[in-house]
Amino acid sequence: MINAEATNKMNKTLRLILGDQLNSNHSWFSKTEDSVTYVMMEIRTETDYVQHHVQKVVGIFAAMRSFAAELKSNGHQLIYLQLNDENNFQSFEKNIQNLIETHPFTHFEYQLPDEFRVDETLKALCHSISITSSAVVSEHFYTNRNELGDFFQGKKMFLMENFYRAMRKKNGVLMEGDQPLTGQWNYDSDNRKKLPKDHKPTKPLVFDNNVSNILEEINKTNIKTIGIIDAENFVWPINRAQSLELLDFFATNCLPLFGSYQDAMMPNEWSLYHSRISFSMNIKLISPKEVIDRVIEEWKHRPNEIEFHQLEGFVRQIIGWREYMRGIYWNKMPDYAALNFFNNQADLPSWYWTGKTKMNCLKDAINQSLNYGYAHHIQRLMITGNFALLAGVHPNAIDAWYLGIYMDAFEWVEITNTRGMSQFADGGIVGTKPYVSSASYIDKMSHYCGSCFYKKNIKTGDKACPFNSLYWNFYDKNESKLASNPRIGMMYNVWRKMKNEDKTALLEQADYYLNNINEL
Ligand code: FAD
Ligand code: DLZ
Ligand code: SF4
Repeated sequence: MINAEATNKMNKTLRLILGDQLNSNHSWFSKTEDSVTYVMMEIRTETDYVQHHVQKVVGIFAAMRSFAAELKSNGHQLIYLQLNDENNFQSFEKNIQNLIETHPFTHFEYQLPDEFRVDETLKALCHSISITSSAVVSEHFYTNRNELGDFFQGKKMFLMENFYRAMRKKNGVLMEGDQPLTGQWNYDSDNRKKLPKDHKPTKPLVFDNNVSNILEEINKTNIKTIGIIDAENFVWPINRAQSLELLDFFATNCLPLFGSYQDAMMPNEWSLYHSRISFSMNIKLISPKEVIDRVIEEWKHRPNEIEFHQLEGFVRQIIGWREYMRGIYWNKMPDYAALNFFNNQADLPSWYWTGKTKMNCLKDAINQSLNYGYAHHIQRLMITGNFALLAGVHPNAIDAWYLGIYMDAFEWVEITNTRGMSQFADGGIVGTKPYVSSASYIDKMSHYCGSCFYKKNIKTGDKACPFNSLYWNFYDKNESKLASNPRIGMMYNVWRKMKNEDKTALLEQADYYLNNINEL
């Protein structure tokens, strides 16, 4: 016979919720159970694995606390360990071990984490504890961890476009039977416009959350952070309702011009027509399917106002790029984190941490990153990423910067974009060629160059734009690794045809800039 006490003991489950697993629609929460206790924890292993933006730490804690309050008000049992609690042992392993030792739990459960490091930690923890354990999926993504690997099995090239089309078909997104709704899959060529000079972009929706108490708690510790914060008017969404409001704002106000201007850049305009929904999505306050459904609904209601390419450009980012990057991560880790195709070794210029440079494009992109923990894709790829690659910075240093500074930065999507797409450190798994440019691309897509200290058309001398000589220096130094790439061959033809004295002057100029990089 099993007595009541024994039954109770048999059924005590401890479930861990990570700071980026705030998915209230997860099936875990569909019913309340006396036998289940959830645990959430603010811990130093997570605040300190990289130097994060202060807004990122505060934003995650604020969202975690709000999520915990919601679970409790729905009747769930929850243990919440705040950063400075006495009984907080500051790591997942130590806290879970302690809870198992001090409570009658008989089973431990977690949702599969998105980060390899945490995955390994939790697997090891499960081996070391005295109770049974299991893992469930996070019920957030369109794909599972291995789906991309299976899709490209045996293929040398992992082309995003092929994966994206398969995702559209599999999920019936903007499809008519097995054909794309409009007969055309790709509208990239419609989506590369510069903003007209006197265009005034839509003012971004920002929140005014008061997160001063969390900031105070962080300030009591020696956690090192980057950037600034207005803690009484914190601009980022910290709960599901605010995330849905931001999504609604995007669909109503920004979607009609999203595609056209998704690659455009303008000084002092930090958000333009972008959704800024990545933070909410990456911590799972909302799901990619909700985002996709909402924008398609908006387009269906306003077919005459929202051109199809604006919508497709957005859908592609989410069911294409986002899922693709996650798939690459799980297919290639842990080796991916050590790739350095060009064997780059330089330090990151010091002004990446301060924004103090005379280069207008970098000054703007870095300052808005310090101010908001946000820069849009082309600023990340073609301004900060482009310069770091041209300067030969070690991918570890670049990864650490991107992983720390952005609100939405989590390794699964950061490293694939940074080491892969931006730095070509994977030698061409994610991209078919390195994303580098001289001033001409930056000037074509932005309004940065006109008011810059440097001159976009000058290649050598005092006022020469550093991108110009560093660009040719990059190709020259990496010729043995790149010349056979069919997408780059043309550049080498131009380089080889250049007069020797011009080439020498460009390389000398690049050398000068590289030797004085912190003064640029
Ligand atoms: P929007 O422009 O409105 O796009 C909508 C959504 O599409 C985004 O929210 C995002 O979820 C998705 N998306 C767009 N591009 C990509 C992409 N290349 N990869 C994955 N998803 C994409 N994104 C992150 O979420 N976290 C990161 O840490 C991150 N690091 C990056 C580092 C570099 C060097 C580069 C070049 C890109 C990085 N990205 C990262 C991708 C992209 O820049 C951001 O997703 C985007 O800027 C987020 O802003 P948004 O929500 O306004 O995006
Ligand atoms: C990024 C982050 C930070 C700064 N702090 C915490 C934390 O204190 N507790 C927590 O559970 N999660 C935090 N996170 C998010 C985790 O780093 C994230 O869950 C893992 O990287 C898995 O993706
Ligand atoms: Fe950037 Fe060069 Fe243009 Fe200045 S001139 S904004 S450094 S690309």
